[in-house]
Amino acid sequence: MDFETIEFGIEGGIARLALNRPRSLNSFNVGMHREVAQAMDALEADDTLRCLLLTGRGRGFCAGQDLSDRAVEPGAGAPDLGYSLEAYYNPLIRRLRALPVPVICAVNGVAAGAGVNLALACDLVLAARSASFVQAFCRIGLVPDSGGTWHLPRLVGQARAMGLALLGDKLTAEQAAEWGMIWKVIDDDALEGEAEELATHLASQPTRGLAYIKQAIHASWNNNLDQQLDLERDLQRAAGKTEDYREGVAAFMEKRTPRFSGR
Ligand code: T3D
Repeated sequence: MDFETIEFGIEGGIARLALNRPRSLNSFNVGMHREVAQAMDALEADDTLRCLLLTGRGRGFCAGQDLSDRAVEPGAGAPDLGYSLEAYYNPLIRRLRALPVPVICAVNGVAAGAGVNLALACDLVLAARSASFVQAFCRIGLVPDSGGTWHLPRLVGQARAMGLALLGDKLTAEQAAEWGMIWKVIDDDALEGEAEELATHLASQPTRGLAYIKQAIHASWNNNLDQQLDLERDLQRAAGKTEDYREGVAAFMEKRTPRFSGR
């Protein structure tokens, strides 16, 4: 596949997707939305997939919507931003959340607007020490989207979510990690290497078991304890039937390193 606005490939069970419009800090235009959606099609169709690594090229991760596509001539009608969410941003967030493999986001620089919330929809967020997070929506009269009003209060609590969303201040990577918004901060020059190492590790693990963990943790937000216990029972039943569970137990008993196949 040839792409203009992203870099994408799958090798050895690891998919790598890099947003690649560095001159506008990898902000989304329709072309990039379409190419990311095509990449998601390929990921969903690949049953050898074991991990996705998402990052950005250049000095930013993603600055959200490309605002040069939103400048409106005086007297012209307002663009339908609801359509933009329905057609592009919301499907992407839903697809990332539903992908049955761990999704790592390596935030290489500033993440703003939908760019922050794209990162927050991933399973493990690493950030370069120089990266920052800006819920920039309030600065232009918009509402945090791409799941921001859902993920943010759950990750950092209501007080901090309100502060970030209403003020649009830049949050440093270190503060984001301290607040539990992301998994880890990494020195800038080590980010790519650590993200690759993490992807390689995850791609060698029991993929179906990891998918069930992801599913259970996501579902917990909408379940009461009884529902969650039932879900854990069902997922454990399914996990117990995988080849990887059998291999994990055999390797433990034989005091050797397991060789997980992802099945
Ligand atoms: O519209 C819909 O479809 C609804 C959905 C909306 C989702 C959204 O994401 S709305 C929010 C959109 N994003 C923003 O409001 C963020 C705008 N950008 C910024 O606030 C700042 O650029 C940053 C805080 C991200 C970074 O600041 P800084 O000082 O490091 O960089 P800069 O100088 O502002 O930007 C560098 C270049 O990238 C610059 O271009 P130039 O002057 O070098 O030619 C700038 O215009 C461009 N750029 C940055 N963000 C965007 C952008 N160009 C287009 N769209 C952008 N979002």
